[in-house]
Formats: sequence, structure tokens, C-alpha cells
Amino acid sequence: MRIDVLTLFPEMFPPVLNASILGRALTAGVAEVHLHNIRDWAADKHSVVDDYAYGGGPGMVMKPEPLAAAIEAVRGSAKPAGQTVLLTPQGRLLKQPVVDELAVEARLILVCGHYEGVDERIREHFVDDEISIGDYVLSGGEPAAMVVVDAVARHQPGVLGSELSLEEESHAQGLLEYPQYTRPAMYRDLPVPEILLSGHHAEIAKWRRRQSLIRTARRRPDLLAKAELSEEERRIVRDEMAAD
Ligand code: 4H7
Repeated sequence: MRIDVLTLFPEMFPPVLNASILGRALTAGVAEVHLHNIRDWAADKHSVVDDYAYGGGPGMVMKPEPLAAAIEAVRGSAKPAGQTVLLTPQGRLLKQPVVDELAVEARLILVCGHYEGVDERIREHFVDDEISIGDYVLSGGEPAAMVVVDAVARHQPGVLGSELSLEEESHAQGLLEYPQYTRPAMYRDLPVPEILLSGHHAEIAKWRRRQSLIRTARRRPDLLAKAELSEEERRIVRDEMAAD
């Protein structure tokens, strides 16, 4: 997969992209990220990319010409062109199914807005999709683009964890993950749950499933509406919700 990022601040990306599992995946060539500075497409000698808002009001708006030129140039630089996505608080919310949808594309162009936003004609005519990573405001789209790159790269074959089937991944099932422990078995006076040391794999699987259900019922009951649960699992959830 190839991801092109259009931004006024390309220097924000390498420290994040080169670290950890994501860094290893990109170095291994599992996905390519190409960074482009929108300012390189500004036409005037001062490389102006923003202007006052028509109708007045505070703050500046990203001018259409440099953005449109950047999108057209980058779209033309590889085939197939792929989806052009603007990161914006007004986009559709990024959930795992949206990540899965983006992850199967051969190419993605991520557009990062700044100032008070981008000229509406860009959204309408140069962008295929608008995505929000959550209901909060950022000063620029860059952190949101990094979230998309990370979430999408995890799905590429060869990335640690990507061989886990969607069946197995708890979030894909609409449940929160079970609690994790590692050595030592006793840390200060805090023991690891006995069952995890028992070697009884079937019992451990049952315990973990139960923990996922209890956690989801307590912390994210909204997720349970879509989760596929057995009758026994529904009973566990009911009991947990009643135990206040
Ligand atoms: C495009 C349009 C994404 C990009 C407007 C981006 C939150 C998210 C931005 C804006 C983002 C998200 C400009 C709107 C600055 C807010 C104060 C960049 N914020 N902005 N305004 N939730 N900001 O995914």
C-alpha cells in the first residue's frame, strides 16, 4: 500500500512513523508513506497558502489553488490514483470497519488541513472522503493522519498482529480486550489471577471471554448492542449490569 500525505508540516511525521512497530513495518516495505509539503504548490514568491475568510470572521482559510494543485499532482504520480481523504472534525467517525475499508486500498492520499479549515470547494470537488478520528478539535489534521496511517498499516500482511483473524480480534467482535499479565507472578503484593498460571487452556479462554464481557458491560455498554453473544454470554452481561 502507498500512502501520500499532503501537509504544511511534513516534519511532524518521521518521528512518529519511524518509531516502534509502525517504523519496522514501513522500513520492511509493508507500506510506503510519501510526505508532500502543500507550500511547494503555492504560486507566489512568498508561498502563501492561506487567506482571509469571505464574509469575515476570525482566522484564515487554506486557499484552494495550492491544495488543488498538490492533490492533482500527487494523484497523477501513481496508478491507480486511490481515495483522497480529508481529515476533519466534520468527517465520518473513524471506527474499525472504516479502517478495514481504507486498508484494502492500493493507495490513499491523506490531506491535512490547518488554520480555520479549507476552502469548501476543495472538500466538494477534490476530496473523495472526509474522516474524523473523534469528536474533538485539533489545530491541524496531522495527528489524525498519523492515526489513520498506524491503524491502516496494522492490517497489511507482515505487520505484527495482522495475521490475527478479524474473528479473533476482540475489537472486531465489538468487545473490549481482556486483562493482560506478564511476569512476575507476584508483583509487590499484587498476584496474577490464579487461572492464568494453571495451564488449563480451555478454562483460560473462558475466563478471558468473561473478562471481555464484564469489561465491555461496565465501560462500554454501547458496544454490546452490535456484539454477537450466546445466551450464556448475554446472561453474564445482564448479571454484571445488575450488580451495581
Ligand atoms: C480540516 C478542516 C481533524 C482540518 C478543519 C482535523 C480534528 C480532526 C482541520 C480543521 C482537525 C479530527 C481547523 C477545524 C482548526 C478546527 C480549530 C484541522 N481537528 N480545523 N479548527 N477530529 N483540525 O479528526
